[in-house]
Amino acid sequence: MSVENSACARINEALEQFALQGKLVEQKPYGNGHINDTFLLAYEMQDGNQKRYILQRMNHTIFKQPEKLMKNVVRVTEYLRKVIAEQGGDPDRETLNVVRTANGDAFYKDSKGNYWRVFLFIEHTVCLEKVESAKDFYDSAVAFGNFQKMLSDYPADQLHETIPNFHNTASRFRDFQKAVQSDRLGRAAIAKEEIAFALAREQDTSVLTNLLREGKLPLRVTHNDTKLNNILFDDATKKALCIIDLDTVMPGLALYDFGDSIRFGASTGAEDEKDLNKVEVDLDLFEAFTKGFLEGCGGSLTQKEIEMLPMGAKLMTYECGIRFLADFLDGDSYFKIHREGHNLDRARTQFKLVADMEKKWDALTEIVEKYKQ
Ligand code: ADP
Ligand code: GN1
Ligand code: MG
Repeated sequence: MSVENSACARINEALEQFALQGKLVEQKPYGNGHINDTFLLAYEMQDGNQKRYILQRMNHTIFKQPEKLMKNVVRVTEYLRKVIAEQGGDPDRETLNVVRTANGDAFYKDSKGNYWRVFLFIEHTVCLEKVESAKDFYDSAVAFGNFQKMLSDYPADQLHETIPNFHNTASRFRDFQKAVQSDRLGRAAIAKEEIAFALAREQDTSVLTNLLREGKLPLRVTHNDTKLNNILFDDATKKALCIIDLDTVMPGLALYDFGDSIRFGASTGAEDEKDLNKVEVDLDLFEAFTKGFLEGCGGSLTQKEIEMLPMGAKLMTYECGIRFLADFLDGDSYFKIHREGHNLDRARTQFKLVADMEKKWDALTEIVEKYKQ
């Protein structure tokens, strides 16, 4: 269990507040998220059936205002429920559903200051850590595009910015520079090459934010964390069913959602693969995602957005790379790690992908050109 003992002890305190029906028969750490502490709970009901839930201890070091974050999640999921129902879908399975405490609150703050929340567990689904087929990736693209489309009329000013400047790559770059300069743990020497790689690309970092400022790219309500394991696939139909991990749903660029999916899903290797020979951008997967995302967005992307898709992919990959590397230099306090040098390994795969995208730039542009209406 990755939570410190005090937090573990508070699970029971939290569970009492949620007053879930039945007898608790299983409680275990769950999933591979890098941010929150996630547990699966199973309750046995009187009729002998089980009802399962996801319990999360929210990371309140990263999300500094969990109350506001939960307001976002409640508002967005309630809105999505309506849209899904109007479209004839199943709101209990196609979006997250917040389970309230006995007092009617969307979360519980325990006596040690931990924030807990519960979601219905979405049954009969799989969560993929790696793309298994171009079709799955295409499906995920349609779903992420459609997610943006479903929220296109959502009043963005009602959303709290859960992490300010989340995808402001220029601001991420400044944080990265600070981490290099302070080199708190003397780790910069081990990462000399990676640091040089990142510093050499400073001028790319403001490309998208400049276009946004100049009014050439529209601000939308976006998910902002569109990696493949933030989507659940239906076991029976094998279709993308539900977009999860709504902590960073806030105003952003369509390119952030496109790019973040590509960096994780179009790679031939895992995010933390140590053998960089195994890591490159798969052009077929890039194409499958481009096609699906444009379809999912339902023709709503502007020509400029479409034109910038390869840049979205490159910048989101680069940005994630400098975030991993800064965290490595700062002492691994942000992303959960499971081995020494884990964040450095992650940064290396991201930079390998960036280099590969630069090499394949013409091919990426041609693919996007093919789907430009
Ligand atoms: P993190 O922010 O740490 O990534 P997530 O909200 O993405 O946390 O949850 C971690 C994992 O838990 C997901 O990748 C998924 O496997 C699983 N998960 C989360 N919510 C649900 C749910 N409602 N039903 C089924 N599985 C879920
Ligand atoms: C984190 O929460 P999770 O594991 O889905 C991170 C993303 C990174 C990703 C890298 C809130 O996503 O921004 O792209 O790790 N989420 C947050 O795998 O920082
Ligand atoms: Mg997640």
